[in-house]
Amino acid sequence: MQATIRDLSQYVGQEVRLGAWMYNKRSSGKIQFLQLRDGTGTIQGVLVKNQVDPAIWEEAQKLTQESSLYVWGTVREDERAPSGYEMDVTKIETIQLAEEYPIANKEHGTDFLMDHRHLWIRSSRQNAILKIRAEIVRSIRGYLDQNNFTLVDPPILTPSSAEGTTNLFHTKYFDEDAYLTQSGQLYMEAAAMAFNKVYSFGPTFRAEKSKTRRHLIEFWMIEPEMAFVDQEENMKVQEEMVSYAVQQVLANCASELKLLGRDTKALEKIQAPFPRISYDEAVELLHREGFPEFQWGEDFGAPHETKIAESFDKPVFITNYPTGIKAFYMKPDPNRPEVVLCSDMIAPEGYGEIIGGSQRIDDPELLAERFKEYDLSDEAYRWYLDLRKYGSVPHSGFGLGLERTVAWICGLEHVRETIPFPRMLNRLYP
Ligand code: NSS
Repeated sequence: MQATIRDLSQYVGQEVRLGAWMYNKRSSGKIQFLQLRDGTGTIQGVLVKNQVDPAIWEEAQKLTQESSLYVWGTVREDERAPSGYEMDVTKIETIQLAEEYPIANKEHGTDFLMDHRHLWIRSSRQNAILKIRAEIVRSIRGYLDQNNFTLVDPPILTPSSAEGTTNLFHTKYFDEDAYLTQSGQLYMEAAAMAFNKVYSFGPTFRAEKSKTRRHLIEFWMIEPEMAFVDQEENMKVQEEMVSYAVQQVLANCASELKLLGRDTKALEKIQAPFPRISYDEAVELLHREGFPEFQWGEDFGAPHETKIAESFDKPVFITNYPTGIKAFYMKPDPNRPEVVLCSDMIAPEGYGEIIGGSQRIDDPELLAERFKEYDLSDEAYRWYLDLRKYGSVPHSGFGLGLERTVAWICGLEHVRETIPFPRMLNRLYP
């Protein structure tokens, strides 16, 4: 019977075959303990010298770290084992004896580990992080699918920018200029007019020369867009979706969170509704709490966000930012046009902004004005302006940065561990 370590509990007392890699080995001379992993979990295989065929004993002795093998044995419950099970090995078939493995059980520097990312992802910690990433994706998709959002995939190669021109990746598209997408939003607005509630989930690219623990050059974004929905309703969807994802991770990734040493009490508190403070109130808070020189109209940096988030044990929405520091498409507050109907969701514990969202301008004249102010070419955006000519409606949406969300939920210092192969300022390899 071919089994995986994850479901060994179904095979107690039975002989099974596992395909596995050896990640560690101990021997007392009479007993060998093989630490095996198969990507679904880990288990200890036990060989007793005078109970197995001498050829098998010898084969096991030769196994090096990360050698691949088939191993046969009987599954036994064992309370002391971390997984609760052990395997009494009866037979081994080496698939490949691995060369000396570069990642040993000792401290390695970050650059070394990043250079060996293709191997590093086999380690239990990296494995746990990427499994939680997968669970976050699964739960967010689940939430949106259950709530009647249609998945629509925007293009990656685009003729123009969605979030400003300073950090665009340029490429040639035959004879034309093209850019890698920074956000699918503008296309998702078109999709919302066709399908009502939509979402996209894909890679986005920003040629940002920032070398911070929150910035990647290539990151994944979930971008819902909703027709006939205002900014208030937009925030409700965001807080529900994020609460659902956190609670799903708590329910389905307990062992991974434990391995990472994540404080799950902090995550249990993540239940909608989330607090909201206006940009104005946030500025007052900063003036009181260590940033007296902060000027109305400036954008918040990481230290400001961390200070604001400290007052809350849930994510907090900062709403109604000054028009001048936000994107061209955001709808001004009708009662106060110097601010826009928008919000950033700031994660607790200093993890910073995970969502940016807003109500979009639906008035064709105002949008045309904005195009002039921002020096955007009518030609490249003609199709976007069409959306305001043919049945324009109030609509809103948001973008959740997956990697920052993973960093927060896993409790990680840096986003580089939240994506299998990070693209950063100085890293395109492996
Ligand atoms: O620039 S955003 O704030 N907003 C947008 O792109 C909108 N067009 C989304 C929308 O309304 N459909 O980016 C959204 C989120 C932000 O809150 C971060 O969590 C994440 O995307 N983000 C990043 N993550 C990692 N690295 C970088 N460089 C990065 N930039 C944004």
